[in-house]
Amino acid sequence: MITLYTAPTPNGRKASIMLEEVGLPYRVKAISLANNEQFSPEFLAVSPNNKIPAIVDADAEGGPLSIFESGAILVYLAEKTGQLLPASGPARYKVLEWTFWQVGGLGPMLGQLGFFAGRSKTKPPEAIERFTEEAARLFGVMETQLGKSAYLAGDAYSIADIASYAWTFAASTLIKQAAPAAWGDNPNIERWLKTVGERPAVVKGMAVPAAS
Ligand SMILES: N[C@@H](CCC(=O)N[C@@H](CS)C(=O)NCC(=O)O)C(=O)O
Repeated sequence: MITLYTAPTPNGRKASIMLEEVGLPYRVKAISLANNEQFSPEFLAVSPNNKIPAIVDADAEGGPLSIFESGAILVYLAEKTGQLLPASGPARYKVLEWTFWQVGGLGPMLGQLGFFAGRSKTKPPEAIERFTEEAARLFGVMETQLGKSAYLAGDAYSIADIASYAWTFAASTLIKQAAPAAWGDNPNIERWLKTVGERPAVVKGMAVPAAS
């Protein structure tokens, strides 16, 4: 059985969507970020960077295995089940390329924009401008890519789409309100958001952890 340590955030939902997609049984351990549970010794033993998501696979080859970082979790679950990441060849690297694009670019930039334009007490204009421009640039890249293919890494749905879905959904709703210039006109992204968002596993994964 897999234990998923998560919270109701876009990074957490990458892992829950993936677990729903591949059909592995899992139990959820909700971590309250508001109560600083990410700094508890039990959680740090699993995720030393004090961030969700993290998993522990009690049935991993060679014994229980803990994994933190959403990208590593996506790759691990894909390889464990043989789903949503080609095992070899160019298609594998296209999926990894767009997965790392999200983990190293879209996620952190939207996270910073969400903070400075939303939760920050001082809302520094230079920071808001910088992250708004970067978000708009990244959505431009994504819009162009989704104009060429149905999904981010080509014609097949993959972990690259799972990585980007929850953050892009957040950008199309909450972040768009806080920083409208970050979003722009993105018909291909809107089409992709609808297609991906209608998948039963995505609907279920977006509702994890259940509201308490
Ligand atoms: N690079 C990490 C980012 C994870 C992350 O930023 N998690 C946030 C919630 S979305 C978190 O746990 N924050 C708690 C903290 O910073 O103390 C990943 O992709 O897994």
